[in-house]
Amino acid sequence: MADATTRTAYRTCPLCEAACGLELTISADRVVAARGDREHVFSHGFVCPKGATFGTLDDDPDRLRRPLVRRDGRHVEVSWAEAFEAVRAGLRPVLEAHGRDAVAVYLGNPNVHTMAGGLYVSPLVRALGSKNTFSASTVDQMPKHVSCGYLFGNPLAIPVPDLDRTDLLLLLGANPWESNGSLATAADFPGRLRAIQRRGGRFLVVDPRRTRTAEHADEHLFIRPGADAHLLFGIVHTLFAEGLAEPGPHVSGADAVRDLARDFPPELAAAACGIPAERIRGLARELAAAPSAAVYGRIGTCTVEFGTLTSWLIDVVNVLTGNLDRPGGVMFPLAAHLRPQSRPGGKGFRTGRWHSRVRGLPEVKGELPVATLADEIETPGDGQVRAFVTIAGNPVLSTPNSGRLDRALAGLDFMVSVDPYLNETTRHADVILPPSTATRKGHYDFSFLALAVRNFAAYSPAVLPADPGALDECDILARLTTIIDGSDTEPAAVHEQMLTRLLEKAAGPLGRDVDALRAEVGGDHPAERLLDVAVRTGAYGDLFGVHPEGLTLKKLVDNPHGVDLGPLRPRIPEVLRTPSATVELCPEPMVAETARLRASRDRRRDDLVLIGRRHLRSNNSWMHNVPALVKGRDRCTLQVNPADAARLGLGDGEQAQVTSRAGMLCATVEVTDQVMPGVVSLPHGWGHGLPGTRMRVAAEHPGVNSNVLTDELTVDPLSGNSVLNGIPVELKPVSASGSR
Ligand SMILES: Nc1nc2c(c(=O)[nH]1)N[C@H]1C(S)=C(S)[C@@H](COP(=O)(O)OP(=O)(O)OC[C@H]3O[C@@H](n4cnc5c(=O)[nH]c(N)nc54)[C@H](O)[C@@H]3O)O[C@H]1N2
Ligand SMILES: Nc1nc2c(c(=O)[nH]1)N[C@H]1C(S)=C(S)[C@@H](COP(=O)(O)OP(=O)(O)OC[C@H]3O[C@@H](n4cnc5c(=O)[nH]c(N)nc54)[C@H](O)[C@@H]3O)O[C@H]1N2
Ligand code: SF4
Ligand SMILES: [Mo]
Repeated sequence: MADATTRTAYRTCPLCEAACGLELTISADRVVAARGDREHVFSHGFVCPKGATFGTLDDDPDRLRRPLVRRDGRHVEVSWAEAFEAVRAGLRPVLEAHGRDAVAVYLGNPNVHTMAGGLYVSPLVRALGSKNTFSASTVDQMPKHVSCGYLFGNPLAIPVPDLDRTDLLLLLGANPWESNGSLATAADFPGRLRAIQRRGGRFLVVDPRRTRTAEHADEHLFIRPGADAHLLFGIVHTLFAEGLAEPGPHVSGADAVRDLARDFPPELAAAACGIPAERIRGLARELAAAPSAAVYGRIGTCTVEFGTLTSWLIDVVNVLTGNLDRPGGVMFPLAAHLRPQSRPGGKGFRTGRWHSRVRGLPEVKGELPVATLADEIETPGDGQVRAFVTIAGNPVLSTPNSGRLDRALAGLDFMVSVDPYLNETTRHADVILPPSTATRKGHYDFSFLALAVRNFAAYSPAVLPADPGALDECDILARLTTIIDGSDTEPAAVHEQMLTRLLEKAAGPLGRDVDALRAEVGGDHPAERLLDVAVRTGAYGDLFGVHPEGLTLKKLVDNPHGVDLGPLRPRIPEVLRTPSATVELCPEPMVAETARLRASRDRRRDDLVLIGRRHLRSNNSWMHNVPALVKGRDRCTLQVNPADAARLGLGDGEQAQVTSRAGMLCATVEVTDQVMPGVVSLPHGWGHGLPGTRMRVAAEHPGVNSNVLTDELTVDPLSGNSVLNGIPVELKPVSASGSR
């Protein structure tokens, strides 16, 4: 296959948070193979089945290459000029007649995996200025932002488990063997877990399902969904009761936490979570005694009723066992595009700067809970949402009570989507603007380098030349911004403004003049120029010549396998932005939530609750069109414990009708003791093949949409995050349900 036109290129995989280096074989302007880059400083050759399909994604015949506009109910290809004219004609009248809040925006997950998302989404959202800003964060990690916001004063200061040095890792509600990790960027997460065991350490998993991670763990503990806060309070109680709590310097409020934990003796915690009291005590003792230990939680601790409280308790345990900010504990990464503060302390964190119109839910980090998006579209009155912008999102499959949202979207006056597929969400759009493929854009991980378990930096320039008829995603977002702000100019004006703003910030501290700096900025693309400034003025930067050895864009380009910046280093107190410049361990909102948790102990327990799951060959909703990722047996099954199956008369392979407050669906039963009794599991991201979509492979493997069952009416009150795990459901065999 190798011929004169065959070459090798290196680039970061943008498909999940692990940020692996890929080695691509390129022939005649196509990626013909993708494998792990063995020389990569962080991933050392690791690749997963998704990364290996990197080229296939580019070649997907269903991928949109030109904009679509809906005419007479059908989506047809148009020129970029026509498409933007249609956006102008659709958005401007709504803005002018009804104001900014009448236009909602939803930002989906891949925005954290593109440079356009990292750089050009904020100017767009700022130009729009709508209270109705939503994102996938409120079906994901918002509770962690809120708990870190209160604890450390900065919602983006999220400590990650120091995987490569820890002696004991406790994982709650995370399955990195399949997900490759989240809020902890760790290429080859499984390999790093095995390494803990090889050096004599242990890792323990708490999960209602015996996941692949649990199978490899030193111990797996089943837990009742939604009950992790009880377990963690039981641990905190024990740490204080047995004199094991050693919060260390720069921590305030530990005594108040001790008082809160008094009401959670392990016996009561055990009754609520299902883990024996003696094991809860044991966990506390082991975490306190280990030379280093880290507690890490993910989706199963965030997308639950007490998501923020649970996320907070995880770091409370890390603090009380002396493991915050120390090697082998949980630590704060320092990414190359960011600068440490000169002095600790700051204004702290707060939420509720505005509230949603219909349900009065508080703003968090500039957005409202996506669980209330349908309310805002459906409910008439001043401020009703009439137009909608989606960027890299598929909320019709990914958000709670998505059946209701699907119906609501059909009633909008206007909708525009920036997306490469005509899928369950974008089928409602009047205009679809497809970005160019990943091979044709540069890549730098603004989000994940700030969450990496080892400091490193990598930049990958585009590996293929731009496709002549395509538009770069940065340009698409910049053009949308100028339609929204009414200036109606070309993207170049936005690029220029953004660069100037960055240079103005840099010039003062450097004692340099903006134009002089501008002349030194490197990069062939607007995003590259912004990155050059950020990296050069960042933590390891050359400060425009002050440290000639420092990082620049050019240095990153010259090092295609990445630049290693060493193991994580302690950052407290510098990283703290609380008014007291301490870790504020007992924020007021947690006190009220603790009272609510205490009261919830007496609640009747539901017989059966639904949780989700992820599979290695999936990526939320959007990679089911890649044949290699959907082949083999049906993965969208409802896992049911044998005891429940027998009780309910459900056989393996049979259809079950699943009903919740929000909706109903029928799913194929898989009887397995991987799920604990009383718990059933259905993956999310399925439910393809709806009329008007154009994803042929996905339509042949449709599965069912689990978010038809999740309930938009219950959210984690502090973060507004959706509750996607622990949903009360009823099950019955389809045959017995008859035709009702
Ligand atoms: N029940 C349940 N629901 C869940 C979850 C769960 O665990 N259980 N998980 C939640 C989580 S963690 C998340 S992050 C959300 C995800 O929620 P969403 O972000 O809404 O959904 P995705 O499936 O990631 O859809 C991504 C969209 O981006 C498009 N896309 C892909 N690449 C690009 C690109 O480069 N540019 C642009 N503009 N678009 C692109 C895809 O075509 C697709 O339409 O789902 C959540 N929903
Ligand atoms: N292959 C693959 N990888 C992915 C994705 C994907 O869709 N597919 N999505 C990416 C995204 S957007 C994200 S956010 C990450 C998510 O990364 P992870 O959080 O690691 O992934 P999940 O598989 O959702 O793991 C959540 C676990 O929580 C468990 N759980 C459910 N409820 C509870 C509970 O109440 N308590 C406890 N202790 N556990 C509970 C579930 O059984 C599940 O095993 O994965 C990313 N990587
Ligand atoms: S683990 Fe994530 S980053 Fe690594 S190859 Fe797979 S999808 Fe890509
Ligand atoms: Mo996510």
